[in-house]
Amino acid sequence: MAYETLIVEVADHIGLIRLNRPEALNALNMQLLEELADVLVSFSTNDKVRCVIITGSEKAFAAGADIKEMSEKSFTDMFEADYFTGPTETLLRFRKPIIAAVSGYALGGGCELAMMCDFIIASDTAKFGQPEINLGVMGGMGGTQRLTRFVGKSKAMEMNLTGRFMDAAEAERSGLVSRVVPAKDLLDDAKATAAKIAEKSLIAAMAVKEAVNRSYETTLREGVLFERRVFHSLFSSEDQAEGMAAFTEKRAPQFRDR
Ligand code: CO8
Repeated sequence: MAYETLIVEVADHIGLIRLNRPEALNALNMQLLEELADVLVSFSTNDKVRCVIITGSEKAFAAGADIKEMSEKSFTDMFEADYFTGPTETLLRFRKPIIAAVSGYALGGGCELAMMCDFIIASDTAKFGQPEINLGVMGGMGGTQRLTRFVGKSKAMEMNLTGRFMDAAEAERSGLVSRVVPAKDLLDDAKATAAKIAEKSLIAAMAVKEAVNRSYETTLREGVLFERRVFHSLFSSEDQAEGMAAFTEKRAPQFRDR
């Protein structure tokens, strides 16, 4: 299917989604998010996709939600449409690993979209921020919630209250991104990382994703119990038997996602 706001490729077991609204620095509008959700739904049943990368352009991952689309809306418009909720829920329910590869601006909804992915690899030109306060509003897709869990209250509060941007070095120091790489290497690095994940048992990778995400939703005690049960359950998979046999036989495992 052809998309107007995205460029989508599948190769080497990686589903690559490029946000593509260059005229608006990839600002997120309803069409883009619905197209993104549509791609993810198709990826969830596509055996050729074992890991996903969401990226933007060199200048902007996404400079926020589309201010022009939002500017005329009323409370009832937003409330009745439950603006952005449907597609972002699809992203949050997607079970295969998703990497955000961020270059340039990741602001407002762009920063929030990156934080909804499983981890962020940033280029050295990346700039993160929640500048919605400059528009008389605030983050609405996790800028006050996920950012606080990533970087702690003090930085999250400062960023949300002042709208200042965080550069890539500060984002790495603060735990917002897993790694920073030179801008020219960003996509290659993200693809190499995705390829490494794609080699694993998808059953184990999906279990890891579910368990790490559970740590955000529950207490430590419940989370550790959940982890242990999932760990035990993996002993019913063929991939566990294969992975451990391959280790003892000193050969590479052949995972079959069973
Ligand atoms: N929305 C719409 N258009 C945008 C946006 C945006 N967020 N960002 C940039 N653009 C457009 C500009 O209007 C401009 O278009 P045009 O040429 O037609 O005027 C084009 O992109 C290029 O932008 P600039 O000329 O401004 O480029 P600069 O390099 O000078 O500046 C900046 C780049 C600093 C990124 C600047 O564009 C900027 O400040 N953008 C807005 C950033 C922002 O405020 N983001 C937050 C938006 S609100 C939000 O994200 C809410 C999320 C919560 C939603 C929750 C729903 C439930």
